[in-house]
Amino acid sequence: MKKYSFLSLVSGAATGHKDWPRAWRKPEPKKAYDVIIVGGGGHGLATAYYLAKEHGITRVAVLEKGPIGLGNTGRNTTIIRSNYLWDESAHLYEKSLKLFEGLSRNVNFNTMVSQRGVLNLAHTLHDLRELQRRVNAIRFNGIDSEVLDAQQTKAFCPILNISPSCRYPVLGASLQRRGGVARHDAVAWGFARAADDLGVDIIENCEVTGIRRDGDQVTGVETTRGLIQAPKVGIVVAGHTSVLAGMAGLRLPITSHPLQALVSEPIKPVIDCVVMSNQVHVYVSQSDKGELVIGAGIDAYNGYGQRGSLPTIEHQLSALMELFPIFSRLRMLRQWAGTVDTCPDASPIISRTPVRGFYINGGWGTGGFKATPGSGWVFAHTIAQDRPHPLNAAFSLDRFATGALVDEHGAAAVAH
Ligand code: FAD
Ligand code: PYC
Repeated sequence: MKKYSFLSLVSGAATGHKDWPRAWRKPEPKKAYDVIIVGGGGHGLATAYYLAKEHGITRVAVLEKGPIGLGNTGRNTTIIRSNYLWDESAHLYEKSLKLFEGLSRNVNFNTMVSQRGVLNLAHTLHDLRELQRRVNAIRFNGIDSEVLDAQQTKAFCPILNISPSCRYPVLGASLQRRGGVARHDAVAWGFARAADDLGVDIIENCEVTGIRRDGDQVTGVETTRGLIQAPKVGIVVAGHTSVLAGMAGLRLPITSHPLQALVSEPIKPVIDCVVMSNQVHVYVSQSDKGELVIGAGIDAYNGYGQRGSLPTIEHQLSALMELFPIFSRLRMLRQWAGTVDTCPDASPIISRTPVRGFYINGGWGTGGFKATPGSGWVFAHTIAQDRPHPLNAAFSLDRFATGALVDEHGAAAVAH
């Protein structure tokens, strides 16, 4: 593991940030690897790291078409939590949250995990009852979750407007205190540096353009930097899962949509938790820079454009004004979108496929950042052992044939 002494940091600063050691190498692609991971977002990098660390498989390449971490990993709003309804999801997301809790120490990189609490608001009696049921289910799985009434919600987030004269008054909330945020790009960089330390080749600017097969066995990938062989290929390409699966001859029940977010101008600390409302549809937290980080649901149309449309922005900002009139004179600074791959049950696919040696991790929709370490951990197991770990067995492709769906539309918190 690389060590960075206080002296080298000071001398780095003194030399105008020159002569810093590379956080990860820039290797040329080799002709062959034991495992190729396509996609250098957080999930792909985590998979490579756990392949090396947990399974001793180090002849691994991560192939990324651009620089690492600039897909949805670098575009998301960084919320982490594990308050999911169904046992299968609860166990998977909880594994991930636990890995997040030890991540900075494990990868020796400050991933800025901040467990500041996530509130999910209830605005109707039906909302409240649904939320109570969800909290009970979550607690049965040993995961922290509680119900707050309107006054308790206000005490937790004092700037929240709980006036009964609102169009959708706040009647209460569920709270996961261990939920919060983590620094998205630090998660990617931390996994990248730690994987590189273990011998993984991270190859940027290397787009995969084809999947090679010999009958029903995968043999490698075609890339913009030539053919690379491997008996095992895992794709982790949020936004393009069906495109890459199509290269291997597979059709997936996935649709792709824009999901946008925006940030306000920076202001002094004013909100120290995460607030989400599925009813009026907006969520907000405050970054360490002071910007409010704001988002809502997906844009309804399919597409790969990373932009999003104006009606969604108008809708989320009017919802924000209702919940937080205090923000009414803030200016918005930046807006962007990512492409999210959504499955019919709002749950991911982490699976072997009918093509031997070809594995899929995708379909996380609007909610995969929180799963980054857990997803990498179970996907590494699935690839190394050629069978799912019990934590991801329910998320196999065959559920779309058997009907054993894991319907998490309600827990997604951001509609998709
Ligand atoms: P990515 O980071 O997108 O990585 C995939 C990589 O594959 C990309 O870098 C891409 O360049 C690469 N790639 C694609 N095609 C190829 C190819 N042919 N060859 C080589 N490389 C290729 N989730 C949460 O849990 N909490 C949130 O608060 C949250 N907020 C979100 C807000 C927004 C606006 C968006 C868009 C998403 C949000 N999400 C959130 C979802 C989350 O961002 C994703 O589920 C997660 O980051 C996916 O990570 P990944 O590593 O799979 O994908
Ligand atoms: O899944 O918690 C989530 C989320 C928040 C914003 C986008 N996704």
